[in-house]
Amino acid sequence: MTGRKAVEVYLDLLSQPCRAVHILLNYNRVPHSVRTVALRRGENKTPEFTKLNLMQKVPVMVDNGFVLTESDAILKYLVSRYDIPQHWYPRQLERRARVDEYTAWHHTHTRPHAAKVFILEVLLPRMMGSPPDPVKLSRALAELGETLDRLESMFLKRQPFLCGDDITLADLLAICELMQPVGGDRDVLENRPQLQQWRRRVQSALGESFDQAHAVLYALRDRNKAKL
Ligand SMILES: N[C@@H](CCC(=O)N[C@@H](CS)C(=O)NCC(=O)O)C(=O)O
Repeated sequence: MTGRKAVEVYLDLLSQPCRAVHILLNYNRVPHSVRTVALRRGENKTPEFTKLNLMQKVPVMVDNGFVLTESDAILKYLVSRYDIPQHWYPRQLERRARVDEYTAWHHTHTRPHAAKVFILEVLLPRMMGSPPDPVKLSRALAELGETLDRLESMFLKRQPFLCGDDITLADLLAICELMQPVGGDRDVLENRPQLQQWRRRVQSALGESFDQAHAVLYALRDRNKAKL
């Protein structure tokens, strides 16, 4: 990689897809620099950032002048471009297709459903200064519950990780999303032993990189708890 600048990533670690990118780079020791874009301060709306991503969203990756948005695309690009073990995104066609199968489903199920719980329980109450709407919250939890059922019955089945025997990008995207409600002190995997075991496996596979990426979320949870 001589002559190439280290990859740059624009992240806010309170964002689930940003944490997935952060963990992949950190865990695999890919030389990179992080530019923090604080969403709460609207740093994603500045003219400079808008030039980089017209959608004004994080994560964004810049690799030697190549600008890429969308966590899914960024993660897959990084595994293919850098010295990252292939189990993350296998070359073998069927195994790769299994990861693509999950990641496509992820963006219409795990992500919106887990994020909605966090939005209703943490973000909206902070913005409006009022408690969470119990009816909306219980509807969101029920929807998330259906998605968790599918994760257990369709993806985990009798295998240790979502797409087989090894950790992949699928597990990384999923764990970061399912951790988000922890910001409101809610463990969405409570009473779900199969998913709890999976989380333990993923956490232990990721080592320190997991807690490093989630430190900001833990701090938010602790601040929220202190207010009660
Ligand atoms: N599909 C995109 C989603 C990116 C996204 O929604 N990012 C959020 C943070 S989690 C964001 O930047 N929101 C800022 C805004 O919408 O103003 C991905 O996976 O990268």
